[in-house]
Amino acid sequence: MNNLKLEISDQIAVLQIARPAALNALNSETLKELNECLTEIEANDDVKVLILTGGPDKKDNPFKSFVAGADISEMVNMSAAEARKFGMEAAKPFFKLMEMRQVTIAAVNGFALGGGCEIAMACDIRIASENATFGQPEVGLGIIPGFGGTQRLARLVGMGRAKELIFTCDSIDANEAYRIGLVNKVVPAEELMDTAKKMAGKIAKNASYAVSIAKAAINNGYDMDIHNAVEMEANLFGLTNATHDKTEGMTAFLERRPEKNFTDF
Ligand code: CO8
Repeated sequence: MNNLKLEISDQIAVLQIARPAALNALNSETLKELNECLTEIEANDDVKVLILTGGPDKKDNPFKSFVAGADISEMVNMSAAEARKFGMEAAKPFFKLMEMRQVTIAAVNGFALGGGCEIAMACDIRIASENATFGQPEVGLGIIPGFGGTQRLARLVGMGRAKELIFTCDSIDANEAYRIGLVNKVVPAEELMDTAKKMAGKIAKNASYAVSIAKAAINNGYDMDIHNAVEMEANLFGLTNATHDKTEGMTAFLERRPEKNFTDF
């Protein structure tokens, strides 16, 4: 992989988007690698949580940029058909982050602009360093957010705030992102990865199959009417009752046993 760095330990994968020369901007090669890498991670039973973050810039500053957007130098000469294809190809890894059985956490360590904000939004959870900056500057470039931003931003922060951010191209800092519900947590930059790993560790200790089913229930029910959504939830709840982990989790509780041997995934 030319543009990604992957480390796996203690059931947690840390995936860095690493294009230091372009503040980790997403070009088609990076998106292709991302799609392949996420496919491999999803198949890996030993990975329970994925943390996505940005690599250091060319001066080795780890808190400069998460992802500074899609690669403008690649997009500048794209035809309408090429740009559409670029968007459809990008949708594959973005949907993987959203739908893969592992929980995905974006550890946002600097600029999260355009496609950078959009890829963070495709993750399940966002933790930002205090110096992180969020924004959708696309209409200032004559395009629109095309990696799901017009859809995911409105779903996360509401239509009014999404429209304001997208129409004005305003950048917001981490605390404002927290205030409007775009990020789950803001921490000092030096504590970002430890905080993300601590949260990942907490998630990984729970019954991973149940976590993955809960993720699917939340995702699938979000756009359904409440009656169908609750019925879908009941079906998935039923399914979790057929697992070893259910027997183990409940037996451990009844035996007052703190250690649980969860094995399903
Ligand atoms: N694309 C390509 N190169 C970039 C990008 C980018 N998005 N962002 C930064 N770079 C490059 C710069 O060109 C520069 O390269 P070089 O050193 O060779 O000149 C290097 O990274 C460092 O950047 P700066 O010198 O500009 O660093 P600064 O600290 O001065 O500024 C900023 C940092 C503010 C982040 C600035 O780089 C910037 O404004 N970047 C662009 C941000 C932006 O507009 N992002 C949105 C892009 S559009 C988008 O994401 C669309 C997504 C949907 C696409 C859908 C397709 C279907």
